[in-house]
Amino acid sequence: MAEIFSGISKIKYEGPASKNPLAFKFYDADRVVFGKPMREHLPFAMAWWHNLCNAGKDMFGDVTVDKSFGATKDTMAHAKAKVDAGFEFMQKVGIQYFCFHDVDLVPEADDINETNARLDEITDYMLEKMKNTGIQCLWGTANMFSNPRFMNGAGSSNSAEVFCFAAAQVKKALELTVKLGGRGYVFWGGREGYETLLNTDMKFEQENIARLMRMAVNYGRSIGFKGDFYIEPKPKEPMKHQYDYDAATAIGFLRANGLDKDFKLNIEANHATLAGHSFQHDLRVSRVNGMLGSIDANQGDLLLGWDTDEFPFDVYEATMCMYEVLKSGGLTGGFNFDAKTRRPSYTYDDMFEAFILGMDTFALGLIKAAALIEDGRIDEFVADRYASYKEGIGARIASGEATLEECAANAAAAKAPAMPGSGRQEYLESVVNSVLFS
Ligand code: XLS
Ligand code: NI
Ligand code: NI
Repeated sequence: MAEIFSGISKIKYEGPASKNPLAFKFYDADRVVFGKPMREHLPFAMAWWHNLCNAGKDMFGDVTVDKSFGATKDTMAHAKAKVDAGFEFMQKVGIQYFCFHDVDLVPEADDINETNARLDEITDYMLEKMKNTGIQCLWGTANMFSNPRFMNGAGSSNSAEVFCFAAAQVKKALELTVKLGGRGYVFWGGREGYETLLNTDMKFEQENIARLMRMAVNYGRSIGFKGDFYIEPKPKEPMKHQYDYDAATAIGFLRANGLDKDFKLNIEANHATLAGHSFQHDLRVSRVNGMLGSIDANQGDLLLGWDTDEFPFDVYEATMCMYEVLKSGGLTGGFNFDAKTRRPSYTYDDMFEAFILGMDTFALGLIKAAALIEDGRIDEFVADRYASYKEGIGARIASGEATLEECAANAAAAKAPAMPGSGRQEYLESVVNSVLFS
């Protein structure tokens, strides 16, 4: 088989001083940080849809990148060429995992039975490559938002027939995920939301989404899927409002519907910021609720109001992400680059340089987060800040023993509370800077 990315060899670590655009400056797979090699802290994944399918088309203009990989588009030959390209790419960049939607893999036929036959054929081919390379599947999912039948949602569609098509796609995508040994299965509710409340039965739609998820859990477990299911929250786009708005909303939904034992969250940086939170906020909400499962590692642009899916370069944000991940004891999932090169970055070199940027950014984030934790000043400050709950009335409040009357009596005896202690935000921010830039 001919090399697709000819002229590009395996990307190596050359260190921070390197000026070679096709080398890692910070990602050194074997370097031990915080007790483990970087490759174990950072199970990176390639998103099939962005890296192998997206060719730069936007609302105002056509494709800029040639992603035919030498085949005629939208044929099975093209589907196979994408597999060839994908595996060559992952091997060269040193990525261990991939993520996919059903329709990323093959062209969708008019008849779902034909689509499923194509999926069987392509996953046989992928399995072969996986055996030869050791590359694995991080997670699979079904695309239940692109096809016009999903215009009103999938689980939340007003049409029971459309619901059944969604169920059929989930069933197949779960079978494929199991076949490929995927660690997880994602629900991103692309159109699970509404354009207007005037035509929407919100309660019924949300109950139906939960029913679809329950069916998926039952079926998945029955065919041997042992991994985590994930909800990937996003507040809007393509719908005006999406039900899985943010981490807190998704956790509430999972708990209310008894799905929280089988599901965790897949937090995407750009979705968190679209919800008006920081990336770290949604990671923290997930972590403190024991629900941090996987990450879609990308970056938005705060000056733009949509999901720009950029490769991450913000080291501060990556550091805060890795701080949450380390505190969480790692991920059961991984770091999926749900990211695309900018439209004018249309060469094969750009594809590699984008992954190098993302991997280096997270490697730096890991190094700096470990340094922040080892430095200890932040954790120490936070522990001290709540010291009043360690003894006396505070300890009784924290243990749940204190009553309202007891607290009121305490206040009456004190007459007026002492100042609660400075938050020292500026000091803490300067600690972060000194750790980041030392
Ligand atoms: C879109 C989502 C999507 C999911 C997978 O905004 O990020 O790519 O990750 O369906
Ligand atoms: Ni995503
Ligand atoms: Ni996204």
